[in-house]
Amino acid sequence: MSVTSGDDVCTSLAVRLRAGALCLATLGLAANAGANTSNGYNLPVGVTSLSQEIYELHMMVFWTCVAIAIVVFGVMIYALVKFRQSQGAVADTAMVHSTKVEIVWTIIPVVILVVMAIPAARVILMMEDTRNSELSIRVTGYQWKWQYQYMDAGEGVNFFSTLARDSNFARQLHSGIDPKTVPNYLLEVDRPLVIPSGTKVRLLLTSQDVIHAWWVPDLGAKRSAIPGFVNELWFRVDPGKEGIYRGQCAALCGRDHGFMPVVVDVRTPDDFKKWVEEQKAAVKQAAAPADQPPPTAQVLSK
Ligand SMILES: [Cu+2]
Repeated sequence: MSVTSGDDVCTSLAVRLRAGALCLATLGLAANAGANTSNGYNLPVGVTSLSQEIYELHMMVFWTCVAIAIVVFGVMIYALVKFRQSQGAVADTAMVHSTKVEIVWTIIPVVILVVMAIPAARVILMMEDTRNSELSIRVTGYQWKWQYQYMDAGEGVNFFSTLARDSNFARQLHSGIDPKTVPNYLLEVDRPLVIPSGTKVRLLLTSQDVIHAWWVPDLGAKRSAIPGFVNELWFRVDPGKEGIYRGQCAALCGRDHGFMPVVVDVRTPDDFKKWVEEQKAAVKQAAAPADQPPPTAQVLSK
């Protein structure tokens, strides 16, 4: 039988509070990383037309819920106070059914749901519309990394993106490294996905093992990467919003699920073009001498 003393309870409570505070601090850190647009409390407004539409939809539904809560609780509290027994209120035991009331309390919620469903359907249709994309990138999830294979203008650029070494060292059990000293702990990769701003980018998502999910809140982008399926996703980062955007795998995909972040480096179209040229030159150089595939998986020729 275990006996817990008051001191033990206090200590464990303090430890939990500290863990909670650390957790909140990490969230805050994540929110401030890079060009993240979240204030840490709400959805990020994001930097794409889609993310802004999603944010507005979210706020519209939120305020609708707030208004409903105010009306329902207002009426309830008013009735509780006004018709209390001490004020001489007598229960109406005669009224057991009112068709009129039934109709009203059925129709009002239906109307509210329809009013919310119309803009929601509009945004969903917009999210699914991958037509006229200007750059397609095939994204493959692995336990526990991402592969990015460019098509269109970036044809031939192909690399893996894995957890950055600093984070990887710090995350090891008994590493002795304080994660708080590692910039963008668990949110940094060796090679980010590079995309141009002002361009409709389409991702073709699949997986080689289990279900992963590619998620970058600031791009309003989140979709499952499922073995044997190709899911589509698109976003267009507003010009002037170039920068680093961070996300994570959002489907529990095994032991190292928490260690396969997503980092997107948004550049101007000109900088992106330069980057593609550099990548292609590196591929050529790596393939040239022995006329064989390069030894590293970092840069693979097609
Ligand atoms: Cu995963």
